[in-house]
Formats: sequence, structure tokens, C-alpha cells
Amino acid sequence: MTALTGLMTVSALFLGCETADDVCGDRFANASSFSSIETPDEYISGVERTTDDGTYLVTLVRSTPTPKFTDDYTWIVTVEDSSCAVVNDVHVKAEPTMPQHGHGTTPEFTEATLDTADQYTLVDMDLFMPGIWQIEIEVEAEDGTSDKVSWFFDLLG
Ligand SMILES: [Cu+2]
Repeated sequence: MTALTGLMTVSALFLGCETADDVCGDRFANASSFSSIETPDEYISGVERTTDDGTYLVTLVRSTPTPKFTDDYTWIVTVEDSSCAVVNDVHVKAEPTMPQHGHGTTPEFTEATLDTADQYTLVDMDLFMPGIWQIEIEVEAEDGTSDKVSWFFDLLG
């Protein structure tokens, strides 16, 4: 009886405590999947991914065009901190490369611009060759610390 009451109390507490922190923790946990040269991404708009050291949650809000063919790509991404608060005071840049070919693109880095909706836009990344591209996004804070996250897409010519 005591044990059962205790269990029910714990359950009630647990169910009653679905706080913003839990939701945020769940988002970080569910976003931790990664892609690679061996397992490139299937494009999903709005997919969330944690940076390598778990500092940020980066969302690929939209890729224009949808990753499929070689083209100039514009990406919109958002950045959230470990509390899932929107971050709008960081430096975001992308470096597209083809790791299997040992080259990048021109320009080497694409600097993001922040819009009024706190979204970062990476304009005209020139993914000019068929094959697997790694789009590495670096998020650098004002104190100079940085963390990175990558997407991999296998493009057709
Ligand atoms: Cu190449």
C-alpha cells in the first residue's frame, strides 16, 4: 500500500513536470542523429541537429532548391542554445566541401546574414559537382568559442 502510493505519487510528479526543460532536452536528444559520407541525408525541411559538442541546436529550416541536383543553394537555419532559447548574437558560416574529392567551392566560406525573424541565411552556396557534399556550419559565439554541425547531400548532375 505504501509502496503503491509512493509509486503513484512519483508518477503524478513525473507527469506533472513536463516542463519546458524536458521538452528542450527531448529535442536535443532527438536531434542528435548525424549524417556522413556513408549515410547522406534525405532532405527534410525543419530537421534539427545538435552541434558536435552539443552546444547548439541547429535547424535546417529550408534549402532552396531542395537538395537533389548541382546548383547554387540558399539555406535558412536557426540556432538555439542548450535551453532552446533562440540565439541571434552568433557568427554563422558554412563551408561546403566534397570530402571524397578533397575540394571545396568558391567562395570557400559562406557567411550568414541574420534576418528580423532571427533566422540565418546562407546565400548561393555553389555546389557545382555531382557527388556527396558536406555542408559544415560553424556557430561562433562572441567569446570566440565555436561548435560545428554538418549535413551531407548526394547530388546528381
Ligand atoms: Cu568534387
